[in-house]
Amino acid sequence: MSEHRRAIVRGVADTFDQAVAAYFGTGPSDVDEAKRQHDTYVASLRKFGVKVKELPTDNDYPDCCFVEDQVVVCDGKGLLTISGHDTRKGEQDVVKAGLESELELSRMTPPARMDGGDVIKFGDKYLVGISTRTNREAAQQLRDFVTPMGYTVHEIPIPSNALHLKSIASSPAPGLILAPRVYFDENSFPEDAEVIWVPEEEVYGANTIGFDNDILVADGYPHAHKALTDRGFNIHPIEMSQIRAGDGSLTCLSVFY
Ligand code: CIR
Repeated sequence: MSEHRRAIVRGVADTFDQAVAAYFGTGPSDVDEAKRQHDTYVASLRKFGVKVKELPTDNDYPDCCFVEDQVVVCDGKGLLTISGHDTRKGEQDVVKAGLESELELSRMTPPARMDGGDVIKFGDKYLVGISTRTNREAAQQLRDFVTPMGYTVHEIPIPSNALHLKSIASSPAPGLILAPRVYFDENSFPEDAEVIWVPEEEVYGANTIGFDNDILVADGYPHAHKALTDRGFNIHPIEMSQIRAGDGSLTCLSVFY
């Protein structure tokens, strides 16, 4: 059964055209279309049986739809991060309010900086990207948080031309990683991971969300899609162009718990 049963999401702000954007594009140009794409995303989660809680948006925070960055969840507990980007710190209060009746929450402490987009839960491991947004102190605090629950932390260096680990990789199913080879070293992923390498130009297509045999994917990445269908998965592409323009991927838009 998929681990993705309950999730929070947060609507796209009217100010989304001011989202921080430095990787996939020059910023969103059509906020209404971004809202439609977000609506389709939320409907897709519900189609896969996810119980979705929608948090109120806030136009003071153009990036607030990217809830994933604010907290890392492990077995009924949540570790609130310290945002890797200063303009995004104030987004966390609403995320905290949305989760505090559901999860036991604790907080990272400085000098840790982390965006949840740098964290992939992979079996009994947490893969943590060390990036411009996430430092090793944060990886250590995550280690201290998950170790008592039986998990280990595996750090992965993220090249400076990528935002987060999950901007360039995901785990669509247990034991499986989807990623483009050029962004990683030979030993980036754990030895027991089966890695499907996608072409560099399809890097955005490496971000997916798996629901057992069904996988939510961004539309427009044929090699990534074929690699998954060849393995017997059913893929469900949705349009993400305006979310992508704000450097956001599928996983960024939700926190599963
Ligand atoms: C940012 O630069 O922080 C946002 N514009 C995009 C955040 C995407 N979040 C994610 O990958 N988890």
